Amino acid sequence: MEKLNSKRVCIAILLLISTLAISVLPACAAPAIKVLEPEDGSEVAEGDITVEVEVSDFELVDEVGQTNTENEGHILYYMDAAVPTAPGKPATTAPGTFASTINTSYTWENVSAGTHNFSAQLVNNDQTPLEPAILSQNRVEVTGSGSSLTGSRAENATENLTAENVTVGLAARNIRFNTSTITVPAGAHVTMNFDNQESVPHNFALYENSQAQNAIFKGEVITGPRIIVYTFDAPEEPGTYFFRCDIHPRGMTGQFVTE
Ligand SMILES: [Cu+2]
Repeated sequence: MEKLNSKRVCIAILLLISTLAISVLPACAAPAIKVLEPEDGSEVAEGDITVEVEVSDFELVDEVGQTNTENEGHILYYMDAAVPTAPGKPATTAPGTFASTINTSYTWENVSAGTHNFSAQLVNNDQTPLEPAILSQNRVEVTGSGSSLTGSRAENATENLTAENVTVGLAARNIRFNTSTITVPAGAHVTMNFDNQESVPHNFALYENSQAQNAIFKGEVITGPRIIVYTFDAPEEPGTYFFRCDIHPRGMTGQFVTE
């Protein structure tokens, strides 16, 4: 009886050791990647955006196209791409939406305002995902600002060569805008000189309707006295839209008309 018991204990110990070995050892060595910057859910100004990642238990080697080696390879960075994770198939996406490098940072140039997804994936030398796939993604709100718009304006210009360029003025004083209606041609490239004449933070933000749904453009909040130049494209569809100061959404509102 005693012999049987000790045999059972022995088996139990052996089982325990093998379980630990299976679960703990690969976990220690499992490659990992995490997008550190820009932070998930953060707001960053448009322009050049550098994505920084942290990589562990994976050796970054510049051996693209060479034989795959376990826990060795490089990084694919993606912007606004559905990250391919199918085993054995290249994890590259459409030209311009990914970058292949061994660096733990990558700079996307001239990123325009809006919501953008920045992803990074560890891949084998032959560009295929690891099994299981190891990736990380941060969703970031890129905000428009006056100064760094040259790049995206240039892109917009090539998209719509017929659009008019218009310049409009808007001022804020005593927690009021100086006008309640702004009218521009539909689809125009708008340059707005926003003059905040007081030491209170204000901005100009354009929405689809008076419930402030679906932002079309959100200008950077500035504390005056200061002038900022906003640039954005007016909606293509003629109609009456809504603008406001996001800091004072009740008192500082107006109609934005495209015709
Ligand atoms: Cu305001």
